[in-house]
Amino acid sequence: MESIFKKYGWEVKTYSQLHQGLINCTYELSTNKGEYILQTVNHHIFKHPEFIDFNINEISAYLASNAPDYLFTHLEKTTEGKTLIEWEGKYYRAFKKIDGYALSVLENEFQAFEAAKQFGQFTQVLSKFDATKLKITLPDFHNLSLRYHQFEQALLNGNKQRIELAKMDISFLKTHQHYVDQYQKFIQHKEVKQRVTHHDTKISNVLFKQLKGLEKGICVIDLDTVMPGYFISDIGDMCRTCLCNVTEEEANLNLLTVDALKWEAIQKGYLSEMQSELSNFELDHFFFAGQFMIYMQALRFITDHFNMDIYYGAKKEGQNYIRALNQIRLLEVYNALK
Ligand code: GN1
Ligand code: MG
Repeated sequence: MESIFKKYGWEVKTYSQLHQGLINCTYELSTNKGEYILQTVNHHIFKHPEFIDFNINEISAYLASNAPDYLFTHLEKTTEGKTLIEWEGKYYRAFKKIDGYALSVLENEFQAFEAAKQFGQFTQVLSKFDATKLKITLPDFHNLSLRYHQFEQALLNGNKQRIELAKMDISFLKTHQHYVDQYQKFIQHKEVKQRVTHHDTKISNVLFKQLKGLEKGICVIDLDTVMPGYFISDIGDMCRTCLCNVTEEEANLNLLTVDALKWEAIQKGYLSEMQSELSNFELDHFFFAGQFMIYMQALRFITDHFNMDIYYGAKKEGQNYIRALNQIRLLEVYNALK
């Protein structure tokens, strides 16, 4: 790490690892130049870390001239002026730490409104930015047809014992395959547009702050998967992570409930920024967005479980199976909202 610190010209006083995301390694540092977040980019998943670097810098430059007051995680430059470092087979990048806090479960609908407003504002502030300029950091990331296909492949080639024990869940996922057709119809519709999309709008990717006695969303973080995409990705992951009273790690499924007030608040918060951008056809797909994302995440977790956790990893036996069961239950309680 010392070599990395030197490249930024930092004298590091303290540093510690943060354990939030599933994909990258994140450190919080206190240096002579201030507080920073340093991250290694998981290049087994993001095959081209330089694409992420390119995208964030393009957006950064656009915002600097078009919306200078928008709070954004600009990349920190090394003493040589680089924003991505390759060192001993790993990739590093850093951001100035923004003063705020992240939540993993929401307590009330006001927070849901604030979070959704932040993600809506992110797409809104970039509505005149040419999204086709962005590089595709993860091809087919939210392509539900592909995710279903990967699930079917895992059923053929994955761990036999794990598959045997998950028969009921497999059957549940198969009987909900109609979401894949709905997704295809949605993306092919002429009133559906691709925009700058965050693609990882889980609740811990918004920072909050107390401002004049009110809890306000202040910015979005984790921009690795910012690419052209559909609004159902962003609304969907908010539904998946904002409405529920427990996280995707919760194994006791009886605890899991969703909150209709938070669902309303997500719509209102997002539309407070995006109302004029979305077509009527898109507006009619708010509820579907949640079904699409929760179903896709259930598929992704169970697929990884059958594939012996090669993508998400697992700190304990069966962790991705628990996550998949959690998402299946979430889909059931979410559907009961309608
Ligand atoms: C991964 O690592 P993190 O927490 O940013 C995943 C998301 C999933 C999420 C589930 C690149 O995000 O798509 O929704 O885990 N990111 C990637 O917690 O696969
Ligand atoms: Mg992420």
